[in-house]
Amino acid sequence: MTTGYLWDEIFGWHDTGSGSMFPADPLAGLQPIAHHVAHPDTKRRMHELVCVSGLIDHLTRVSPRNATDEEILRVHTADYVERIKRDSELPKGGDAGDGISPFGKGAFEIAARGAGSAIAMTEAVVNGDVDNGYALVNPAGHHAIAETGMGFCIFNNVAIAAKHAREVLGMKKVAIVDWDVHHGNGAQAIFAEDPSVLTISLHQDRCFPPNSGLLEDRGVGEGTNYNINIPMPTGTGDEGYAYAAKCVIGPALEAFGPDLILVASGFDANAMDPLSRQLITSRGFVDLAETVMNASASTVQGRIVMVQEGGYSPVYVPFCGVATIETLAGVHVLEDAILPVVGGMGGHQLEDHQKALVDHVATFISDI
Ligand code: 9RB
Ligand code: ZN
Repeated sequence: MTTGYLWDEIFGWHDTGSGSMFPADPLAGLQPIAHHVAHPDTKRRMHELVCVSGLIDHLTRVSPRNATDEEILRVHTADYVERIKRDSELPKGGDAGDGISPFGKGAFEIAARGAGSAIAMTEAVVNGDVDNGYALVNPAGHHAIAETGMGFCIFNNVAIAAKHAREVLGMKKVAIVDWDVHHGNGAQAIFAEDPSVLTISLHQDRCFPPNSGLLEDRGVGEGTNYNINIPMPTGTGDEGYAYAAKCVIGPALEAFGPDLILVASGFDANAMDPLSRQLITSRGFVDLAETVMNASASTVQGRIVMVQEGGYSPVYVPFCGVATIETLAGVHVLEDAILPVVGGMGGHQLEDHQKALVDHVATFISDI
């Protein structure tokens, strides 16, 4: 198995400002703080663990590149792209759209490089240069919709890669599996009416964006039945996630029969994340990755492209990332040093209310 891997130092230079996630406002009692919650150090630390653990020796580096305007415009409106370009030239930068997603000067080039890198990894996998791949990009993308960014996302990297796969690389059907703990609202909206792109989002029920990612959202018009939301109850652990993977993600992929699987890979469902209340460990991410890989063996000859999304525990994200990439590459080089703590917590067993939710979503699969 050859597994592609991509990280660019410039991703660590994405400036998210000094207001944790609430911009500093002394009159409202909001103090500045050294790091925004989405500060890129978390991802840089993941990259450094990939290197220090020796995992890098089992991976094939794929070169980053910037997405062209044409590639970005397959997903985003010209007005939005122009605004990001303009604000990106200002000495103090701007905001992706919701007031909590600040970016510094030069962010347009970094975001374009994130999107282009998702494309580069997709090309490497589709062309057979590597069997599968992991693009560790920053900023994240899965909340960005056509006309605006939000939730720390500027351009929707995975959606831009999916459009490229469809329109340039000749992939007839593309599946997007989003296991970031927050709802993959961007792909849901962008491909709502498109039955050639199956979007599956496994997320914490109504975590972010507010009231987004409901069970009932199953696509629009011709795209009906080609969007699946799995809004897991707050407090779900490894077994609940594994059950959702086994009962919904695997069977839905097999029913759809895509030519390529893209994974929006966030590590913020882990038990140490500050922006969610799920409980999973690196074992949970290994289960998710194995499920997608097993489904891919029978559908896309293993063609999986994982693209980094969220994850805000600087301590635990690196271990979850290494375990996930190890699974893609079929090697094991590092024990998860945090697992004895987070794996030993109660709450990993499948609970009745979690099972009921997953069983309900599983009934949607026969409509694909
Ligand atoms: C604030 C609000 C959030 C909450 C979570 C995220 C996670 C993003 C991610 C982003 C923004 C609301 C600060 C609502 O990891 N995606 O994968 N912000 N939440 N209102 N206000 C004032
Ligand atoms: Zn997230």
